[in-house]
Amino acid sequence: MVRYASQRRYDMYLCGLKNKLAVSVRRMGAVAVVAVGALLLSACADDGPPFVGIDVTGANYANAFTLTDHNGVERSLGDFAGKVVVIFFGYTQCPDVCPSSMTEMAEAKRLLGADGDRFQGLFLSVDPERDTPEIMRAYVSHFDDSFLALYTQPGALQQLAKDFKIYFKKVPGPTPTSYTMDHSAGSYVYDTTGQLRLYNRYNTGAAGLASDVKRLLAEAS
Ligand SMILES: [Cu+2]
Repeated sequence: MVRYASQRRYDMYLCGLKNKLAVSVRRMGAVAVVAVGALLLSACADDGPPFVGIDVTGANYANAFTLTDHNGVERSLGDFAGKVVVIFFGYTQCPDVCPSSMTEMAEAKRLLGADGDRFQGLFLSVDPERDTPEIMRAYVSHFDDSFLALYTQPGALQQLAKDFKIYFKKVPGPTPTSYTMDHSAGSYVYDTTGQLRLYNRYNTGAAGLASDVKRLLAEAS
C-alpha cells in the first residue's frame, strides 16, 4: 500500500483513479457517461484547491496539551470543540515576529466576519520566566479580546516543545533580564474536532489563514 503524506492527498489520488475510470466507462455508452459523471462530480467537488498552510493531517505530534490560560483556567483542545484553533508560540517581549504573527491571526479572525466566533486564537509563551499571566492577558487582548494566552512551568516547557516539534532558545542580552528568545515562528491549526490539520508558516498572510480556517469550518457544517 502506497503511503500518502496526508489523507487529502490520498483523496486526490482516489479522485484521479475515478477520472481514469470515467474515461474507460465513457466507451460503454452515453447513459453510463452521464451516470458516472454525476457520481464523480459529487465525489470530488469537495476537494477544492489545496490549503494555503502545510497539510499535516494525521501527524503524530502536537496532538494534545493541558495548559493554564491567563485567567488561571486549565485548558485542553476539547474545550474548543466546534471551533478552529490556531496556536502560536512566542514571547511577549518579541520585537517583530510575534507581534506581526498575532496581528495576522487577529486580522484573519476579522476577515471571517460572523464565522470569527468559531475561531480561537491561542498564544503559548516560550518565556515563562518573564511572561506572567497578567502580562500575557494584556498582550493577547491587545490583538483580540477573545484570544487566550497559555503558559506552562519552565521545567515543563522543554517536554512540550518536544511534543510539539517547536524550537526555542534563550539568547543572552546586555543584562540578565534583557535576553531575547529564538523560536519557531509558525502556528498549528486544528479543526473543529481538535485534530491537528495544518502548519501555518510565518508570514502566510491573514487572507491565506482565513481561507484555510473557512475551509475547515465548512467541513464541520
Ligand atoms: Cu517572537
